[in-house]
Amino acid sequence: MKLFVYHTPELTPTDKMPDCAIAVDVLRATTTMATVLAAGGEAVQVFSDLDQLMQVSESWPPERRLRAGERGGGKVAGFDMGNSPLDCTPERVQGRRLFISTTNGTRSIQRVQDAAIVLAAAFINRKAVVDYVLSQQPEIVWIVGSGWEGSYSLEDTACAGAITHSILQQSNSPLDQLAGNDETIAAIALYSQWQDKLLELFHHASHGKRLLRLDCHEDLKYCSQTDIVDVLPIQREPGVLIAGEQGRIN
Ligand code: 3SL
Repeated sequence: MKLFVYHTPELTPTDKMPDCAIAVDVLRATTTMATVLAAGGEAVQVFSDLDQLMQVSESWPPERRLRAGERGGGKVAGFDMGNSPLDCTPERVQGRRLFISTTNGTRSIQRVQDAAIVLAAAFINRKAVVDYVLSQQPEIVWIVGSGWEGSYSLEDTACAGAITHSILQQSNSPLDQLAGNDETIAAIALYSQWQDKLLELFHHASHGKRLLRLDCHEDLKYCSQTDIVDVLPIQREPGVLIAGEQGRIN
């Protein structure tokens, strides 16, 4: 297995696809997706375009859908919810499909949607994703951070580091054999330094600060927890993620 970390969708190669791609948007899209699927949501369907989301979800019965729209951290008018994982209670999401469009996270999933296996990861479901990768042993794995409008984000690269760090610990391969690019080694170093103070790291991160200005303190706390849900968001068809077989709620 070779692991490649790419900080943003824009830095991800366009001329090939890996055997397994893991999209990461810790604050907050992939945390929200994992939460919805852990809470019994039927599926998560991602869109980059808000109008297209509205059009496709229109054919879905209202009692079986939830429309989530986020831009600039806030909820888009006319949508059921924004992008807070804390809004995704079992009472609200059970049996429903989440139709979601966010500023960056949904774009990173779409960027890798042609890979043979596509997963969504955050700190909250890191172990489920790592266990699956170790069980499948894909040859080439990309971990793609979402960043913010093309620029680097600390929290996504730290999560990429959490995933690679755990794979490294559990496989007996040396670092140089496992790491496909320099970004992978840098991500492990970032995670190693901050693993016991992820919430503090989020407070230093530019998107963390943006969310704090929007009063999303509790979201940051929730997103900074590691391995709290045993759910594997895995793509079933392009842009549609379901809970894989590794269980639903911890
Ligand atoms: O950029 C994204 O996709 C979002 O996760 C941003 S926010 O955390 O909802 O503001």
